[in-house]
Parts: sequence; C-alpha cells; structure tokens
Amino acid sequence: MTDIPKDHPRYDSLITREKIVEGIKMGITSQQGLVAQGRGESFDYLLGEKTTRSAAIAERAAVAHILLAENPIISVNGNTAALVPDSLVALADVCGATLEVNLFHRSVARIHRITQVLKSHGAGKVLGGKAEKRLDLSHDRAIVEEEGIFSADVVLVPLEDGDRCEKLVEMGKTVIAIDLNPLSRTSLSATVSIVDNVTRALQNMIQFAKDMKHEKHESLLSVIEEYDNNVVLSDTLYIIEENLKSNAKSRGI
Ligand code: PTJ
Repeated sequence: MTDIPKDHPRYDSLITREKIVEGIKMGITSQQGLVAQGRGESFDYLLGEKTTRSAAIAERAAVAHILLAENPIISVNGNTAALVPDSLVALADVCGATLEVNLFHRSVARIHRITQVLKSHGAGKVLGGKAEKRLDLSHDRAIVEEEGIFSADVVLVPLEDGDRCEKLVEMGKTVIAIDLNPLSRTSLSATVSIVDNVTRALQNMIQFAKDMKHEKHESLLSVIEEYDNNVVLSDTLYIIEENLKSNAKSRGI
C-alpha cells in the first residue's frame, strides 16, 4: 500500500482508494470495482463526505428492519470485501444476520477468496459458494443460495446494480441499499435507500444496532412505520443542492 501521510487533506479518500487497489491485487475486487469507487467518490463529494441527516434516518430504519427480520442476509461483493470486511462481520454479528457473497463479475475463485477474507475477520457462516438458485436475471448476480438471499425476508445490498435490487423488491423482499448515488436505479427501487459511503454507513448501523437491539418489537415497528423513503431521497437531493450553492458562494462563483 502506498504510504499516505495522515495530514493529507484527502487522507480518508486516498486510503479508501488504496484498499480497493489492494483488493484487486488480492483477487477479491474486480477491476470494474475501481470505476464504481470513482463514481461513488464524486457523489460523496457532493454530499459533503459525511453522513447526512437523511442517511442517518435511513440507517436507523434499516437496522430496525434487520433486527425484526426472520432471515436477514447481508450481500457481499468485491468492493465491500476490500473496504469494510470487519464492519460487515460486526454488523452481521450484532444483528444476527448471515453474510452471502454475491458477485456481478462472478468467479468461484473470487467467491472463495472473499469468503476466506471474511472468515479471517471473524465471520462464522458465509454463504455464496453454492449455486443453488437463480433469480430471474440474465447475469451472474442472479445466482444465490436457497437458505440465503433466495429465502431472505430482508436483504442488505451495499453497492448494488439496479436490476437485482428491483428483482428482489419484486419478489416481496425488503431491500436495503447502500449507494452514494441517490438517483441510481438501486436507490430509486430499494425499500430503504441509504445514500452514504459504505465505510460510514456500516459503522453507524453497528452503533444503531447495539443501541436498538433490546428495544421492544413495537418500538422497532414504529421506526419502520414512520419511515418514508421518498422523503429521505428528496431531502438528500436538497442537501446536495444546498452544498453546491454554498460551495459556489464561498468561492465567489
Ligand atoms: O464485486 P462485483 O463483481 O460484484 O462488482 C461490484 C461492482 C461495485 C463493481 C458492481 O456491483 C458494479 O459495477 O456496481 P455499479 O453498477 O458501478 O454500482 C455501484 C454503485 O455504488 C454506484 O452507484 C456508486 O455510486 C456506488 N458506490 C461506489 N462506491 C461506494 C458506493 N456507494 C457507497 N459507498 C461506496 N464506497
């Protein structure tokens, strides 16, 4: 990994890039993952590179869904395995969810390597190695495990491509997306759209889960009932607009 000085003004962003590059070298992240990361970075810049108030509301609602679920699954791809393996394992642990490796650029070797990385970070059961079921999609993200995504009631899909998200919603599942682009098909079709960097979102969700874990069923249900994904998405767009305006103003443009 390149040695990035801690006082570099873009330290966090540069370290994140290094992790993706490292993931490619380890054979867990696809080269396309670099492009996806770049796209995410540009939206993160517009969001002020921090968790917005609407992202925090979505993260809390997402945790309520996961805690109430019967079979919650956290889908893991090559980017999240490189960026946040420890947070994925911690969130699964605190919420009683199961991890399933699910790849767009699928290869058995990459699934195996990602599984090993998750296990080296303390994961127990990791699904994804068995090609048991196929969602009605023409690409390989369709391949899922029967006890995992196929039968899940709640699925967390960080950095997803839109068509599988739409398909899972069509199948009647609650889909929680983490995607920095508020206008992606994923964000527009998910039940709960968390527009935040996966590096921050999972940390916040772990904390929410620790705080909410012992709350009563009814109180978690009311978090879900009060949640409105359209309000959250439109507030996110408003925040981007305000950030752009104040940035331009402060630079005298
Ligand atoms: O490992 P694989 O084979 O499953 O492939 C994973 C990628 C991410 C390459 C694949 O799913 C893909 O091509 O995704 P897309 O269609 O580029 O979508 C990724 C979305 O995630 C985009 O809308 C990005 O803005 C967003 N994104 C990128 N980095 C982050 C992010 N969202 C949150 N946190 C990030 N760090």
